[in-house]
Amino acid sequence: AAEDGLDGWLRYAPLDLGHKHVSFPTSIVALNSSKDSPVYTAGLELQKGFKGILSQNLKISHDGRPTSSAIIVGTVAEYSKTSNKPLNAPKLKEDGFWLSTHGNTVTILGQNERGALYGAFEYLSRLAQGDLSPATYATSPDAPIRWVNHWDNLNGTGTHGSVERGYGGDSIFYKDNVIYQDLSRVTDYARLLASIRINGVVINNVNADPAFLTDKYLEGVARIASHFRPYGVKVGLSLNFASPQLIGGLNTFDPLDPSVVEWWRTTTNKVYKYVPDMAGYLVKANSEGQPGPLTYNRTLLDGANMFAKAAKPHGGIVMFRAFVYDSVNLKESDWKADRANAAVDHFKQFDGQFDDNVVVQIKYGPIDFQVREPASPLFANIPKTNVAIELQVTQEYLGQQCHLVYLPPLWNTILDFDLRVDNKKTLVRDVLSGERFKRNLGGYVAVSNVGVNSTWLGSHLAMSNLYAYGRMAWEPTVDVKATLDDWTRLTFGLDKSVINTINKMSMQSWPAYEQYTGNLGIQTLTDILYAHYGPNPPSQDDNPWGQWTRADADSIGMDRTVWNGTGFAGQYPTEVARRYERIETTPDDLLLWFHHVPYTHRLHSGKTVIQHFYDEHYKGAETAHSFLAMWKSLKGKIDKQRYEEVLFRLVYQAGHSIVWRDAINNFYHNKSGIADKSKRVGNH
Ligand code: GCW
Repeated sequence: AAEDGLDGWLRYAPLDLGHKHVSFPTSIVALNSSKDSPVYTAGLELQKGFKGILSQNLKISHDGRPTSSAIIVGTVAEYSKTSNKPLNAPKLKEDGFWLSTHGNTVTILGQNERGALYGAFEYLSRLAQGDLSPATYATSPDAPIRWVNHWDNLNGTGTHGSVERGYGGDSIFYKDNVIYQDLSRVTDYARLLASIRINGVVINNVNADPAFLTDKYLEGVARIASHFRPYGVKVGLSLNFASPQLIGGLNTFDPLDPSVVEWWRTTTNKVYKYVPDMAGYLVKANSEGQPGPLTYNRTLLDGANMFAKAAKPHGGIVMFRAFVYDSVNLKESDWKADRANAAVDHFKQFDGQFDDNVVVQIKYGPIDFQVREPASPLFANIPKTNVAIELQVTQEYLGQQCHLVYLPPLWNTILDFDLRVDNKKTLVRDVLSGERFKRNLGGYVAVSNVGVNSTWLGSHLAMSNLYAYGRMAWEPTVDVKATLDDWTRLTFGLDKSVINTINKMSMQSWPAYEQYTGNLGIQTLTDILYAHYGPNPPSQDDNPWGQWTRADADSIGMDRTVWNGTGFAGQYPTEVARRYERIETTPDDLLLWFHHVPYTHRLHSGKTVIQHFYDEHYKGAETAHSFLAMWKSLKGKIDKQRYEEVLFRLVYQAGHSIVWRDAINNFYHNKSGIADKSKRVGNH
């Protein structure tokens, strides 16, 4: 049923044409396509869309004789073979497409087959949103890498269960150490991904099980790939660095040992026999207990290039994660110790030495998917290296899909950030597209972690994040409010009050979550030790995880200045470093990220830090409560099932926002002994 959420934003609900007389195409021509080609898929999808949206049954032909009153879909190359009409389309980049829709004549041409499928989805999205106006335009992606990562485990028994940091049920790929025979959910997922132009998916946890590289599982990986292939989504695998020892029978995994190099070469050849079009590898090394080259006093560079050389002959790429830090020996008693420094410390020295098929995958902030972080300075420090950003659709620190948090505005603060390399405009998104430093490879990755729950992410509204992620990876300047409205129309229909209400709630949701979970750049004050859920401000400190607040009776914040602190501010190019070095020029929302100040310190707003804490937590919780009334105003305008399911989550969020508010306010009230001017805190 459409109401259970399985179709996501691809519901193709019937469109009410009212009194409009519109002529639509009456057939589909999918140019020269074999069964597992995305062009073939495009034909089927168009057929499905017309049936749902317009109740019309269109026939599909593949003979390539374009007629009028048809939708023609194919690649530019195929089209020019069959048509004598010259095409006035601008040049397309890889995966780009050209769409021309004029009543009953529709032409959809991709630079490649994948692009043609993207164009078909675009056309259907216009129809489904009731946009019947004629249009002709071309669009190409900002960056070639637009992937999702999955932290799925073969067995559900790991510390974090079947999907690490997954909140939408168990894995859609595996159960009890077996890859599903019935992979229909994978097809459904591939369809959603293709519609938002995602072209790669890494199907196993970065805390990687080496078993994926054995024949027993590669057979299943190949089956998974065959479900993604018709949708133009390539599969990649996360690697365990110690595999040569764990499953290869070697007594070492030293990346410079010839037997290890040879093992990876032959293993990679084998992997590509199973999946000839594999996207590549993803590697988490020497981080949070994972093995890596440092074990043998080799470098991260040695490790990355070893995989790169094995994958290169097959056209594979290696996504090497910059999330490398010491989570054991970091001591808070050392004023200069700082986990935020780790990525630049580890990677800057190797700039220019990575093989050309290596991409360094960088989390958006220097710590770990927090509610507010400055952009990772690594984006500014390795101009001769391919880079991709790692975002998180799964809301690990951000409410785990029990809280509504629309993330694109957060992502924008990073993508639009100007790093000022060499005192020149250096937006993070222009680094990712390759434009700023003239790189051919780079882009976007999001940890998506969908599960078997019919809503995919565990909550209907959370799907706007996945949708918008794809749209932003294609075009990072896209308007996040308008994108949200597209999603709402496709998901819930065209009722204006539904669209406006969901927009209002969503746009307020990230600021509200920041207000009640940790503002002024102190990060999400959640339980750091296990669940990453619910308030637990003291858990941030006195452990080696390095997400410290350094809160004591008088003061709070991490001094990351060069003159007196950890020196992190100095990892940015001069102009930005200078801004963060001084309290006066640091924006309030990052004050405690960069500075250690008394609770009585006055912000730019004129309020003290502690009063700001008290007030913001109340404001945030109030906003969360206001979502309830807003949602209730939609009763009857949304099907009962989704209305009730969303309501259930929002009631929970409203209550939990009070738990957050009081836990944090009481904690700092007790610590500081400073009264709340409005006499709310500590007065119970
Ligand atoms: O945020 C942390 C998560 C871990 C995760 C790690 C990473 C996959 O809590 O669960 O491990 O980041 O990104 O590697």
